[in-house]
Amino acid sequence: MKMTFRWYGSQSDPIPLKYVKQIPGMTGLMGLLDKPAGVDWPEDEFRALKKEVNDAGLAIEVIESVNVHEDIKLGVPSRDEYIDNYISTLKMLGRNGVKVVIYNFMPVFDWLRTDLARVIPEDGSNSLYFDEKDLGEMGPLEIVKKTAEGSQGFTLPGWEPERLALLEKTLKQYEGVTGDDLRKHYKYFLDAVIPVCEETGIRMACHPDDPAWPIFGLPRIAHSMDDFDRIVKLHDSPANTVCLCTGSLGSNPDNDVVACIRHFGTMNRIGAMHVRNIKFLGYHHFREASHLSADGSLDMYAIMKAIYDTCPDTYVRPDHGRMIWDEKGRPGYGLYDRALGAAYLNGVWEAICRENA
Ligand SMILES: [Mn+2]
Repeated sequence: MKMTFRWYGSQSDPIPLKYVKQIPGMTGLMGLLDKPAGVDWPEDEFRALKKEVNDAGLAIEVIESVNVHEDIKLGVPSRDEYIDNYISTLKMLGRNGVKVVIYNFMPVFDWLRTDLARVIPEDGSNSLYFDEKDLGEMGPLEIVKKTAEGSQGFTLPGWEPERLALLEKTLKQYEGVTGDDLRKHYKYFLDAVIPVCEETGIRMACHPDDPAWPIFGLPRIAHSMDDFDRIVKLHDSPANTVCLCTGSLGSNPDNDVVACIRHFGTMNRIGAMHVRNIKFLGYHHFREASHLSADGSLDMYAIMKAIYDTCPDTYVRPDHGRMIWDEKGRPGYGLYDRALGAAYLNGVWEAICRENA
């Protein structure tokens, strides 16, 4: 298990790499170049990032994310140009030592929450929160506006301004697109990029829909074990893998997260893990919790044990954290609670390794 930390780059992330390195057991980043979807990433910029990260004593072998352009998901003719750019980016990343590229195939919306800073009454911290009831009469445009207002001035991943500007148009384009259509477009994309991954030694890792059910009537095809069984078979290759996010899949109590890890781990189809805990509050209603099992609804020991048993060499990162100790930062991506999460997961891991030595 290689413990890593999501980082947005020194222009956009207030957390210095030195602080990341000071978290015990931290080996590297899940990092990115801040580019709009569809752009071919310039090699000089990536090499500069890699040097900065390596100089801080950290690796950058996982990219999160290289976003997939909406035209690829919609399957319109302009997709080929964007796929060419994606392939060029993959080749460049492979040349520079990258092993895993995380992405998602969710239409329009990346993750969705109804409150980015819900105060947890027990201790005064706050965390990301979702209650389907709060969506009420709100349409997609209103919820996006509300999310942007709650983002403390940060650009949230998946909610980039250039993407939001096109929201209305994009939503219209998806009218009549079914799950089967989306899977067909997905296969077209995978058939183009996976052979390149096989040559360059990169594994593509698909992140689940978050939350793990359909929203706003949009087709969503990546939120259950069955969905991912279909995805890994769309183009059957060890390079076509899952970024198994326990909090995203786990937002739906119908998903057995531990069984999912064991299933795809045994198949050698887990490219990376996001490990976090959530607390169920009701139907389609949850908040994010600290990583400690007792604070939420997921069994973090069973999760780490499933990783140990089936994919012990994978990349892991603490996923979202709460905001604690009055930290100001990007919702879900503060330093303190993610550092606590990494330390806790490392402790669980050490105990499992000792018990099974
Ligand atoms: Mn995740």
